[in-house]
Amino acid sequence: MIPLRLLSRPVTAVSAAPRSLPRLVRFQSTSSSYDNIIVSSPRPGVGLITLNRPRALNALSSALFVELNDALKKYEEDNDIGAIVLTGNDKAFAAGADIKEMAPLTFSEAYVNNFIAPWSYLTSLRKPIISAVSGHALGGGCELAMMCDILYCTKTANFGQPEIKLGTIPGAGGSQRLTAAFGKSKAMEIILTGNNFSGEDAEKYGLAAKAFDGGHKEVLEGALDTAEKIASYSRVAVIAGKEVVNKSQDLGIREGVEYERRIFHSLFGSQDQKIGMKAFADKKKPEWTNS
Ligand code: DAK
Repeated sequence: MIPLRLLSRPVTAVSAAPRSLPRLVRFQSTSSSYDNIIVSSPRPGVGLITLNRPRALNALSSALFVELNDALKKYEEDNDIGAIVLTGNDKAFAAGADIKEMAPLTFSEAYVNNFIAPWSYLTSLRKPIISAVSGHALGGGCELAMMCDILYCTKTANFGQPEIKLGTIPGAGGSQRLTAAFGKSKAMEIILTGNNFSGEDAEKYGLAAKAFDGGHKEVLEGALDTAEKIASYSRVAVIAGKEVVNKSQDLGIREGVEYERRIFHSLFGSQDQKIGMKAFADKKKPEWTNS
């Protein structure tokens, strides 16, 4: 396995590349020890994971998940990485769990081998992760995009939970996360009809933070810009910010506000709070220590 830090080295042509070229093209590493994903670090502090089963529209197989979780774990442990972007290609973010892998499974095989248990690893990350969605994000693909902390998409992205058409229902949080964003009536309609919805609607209903004009290149650039910005801040504050926002999903408003205040108080114990506030007073750029 090639350490991610090695993959993050820019190619030699970087400084010579004209400013107008997308940064992705200039920095992206081509080497990878994975079969189903590509990892690279196209911007300072940013880890990029590209789902890479284009012939199967990035259907989420067990093998893909083993690799995805391995890459996520490495980025989570890499001190040089402050934010992660997860993407697919122009045609598909992911068209769902791999139906061909699932179809022949028996109950005992699924149960004994704990089939698709690794799906929830992503939600245990402490570093922020942004999904950049273009093309299809269906079933498990829609659920994977929604598990990320920030969802960006193209206006024409094709979201949906078509499991009802396969004689089943969403199994990786789709019914819960869609309902939280869309409200009960709209989520019920989507899940019980299997009707798809656009990236434009995802933004309108608050599922996506932003829907971009254009295609994969545009949404990915937008996600990388945001990830780079987040990675430029104190890791301590970023992790704390993610933690308190996520708590709002579990706690009532009063407990949530109290929880936020405790975490806010605790940040006075960090060096970066001192550095950030002193830099403001001195009119300087803070040099974060991430401690
Ligand atoms: N699985 C496997 N292969 C897939 C696939 C999928 N989900 N989606 C597409 N492919 C494959 C196609 O079979 C085809 O392969 P070949 O025939 O060329 O070998 C290739 O990708 C290109 O697809 P199409 O020829 O169909 O392309 P089109 O442009 O005509 O159509 C489409 C695109 C996205 C409309 C269509 O491919 C489609 O309807 N795909 C299936 C979408 C779907 O139903 N997704 C939901 C799957 S169920 C859980 C966690 C997660 C889940 C459950 C539990 N737990 C943690 C408990 C998730 C379940 C699901 O996601």
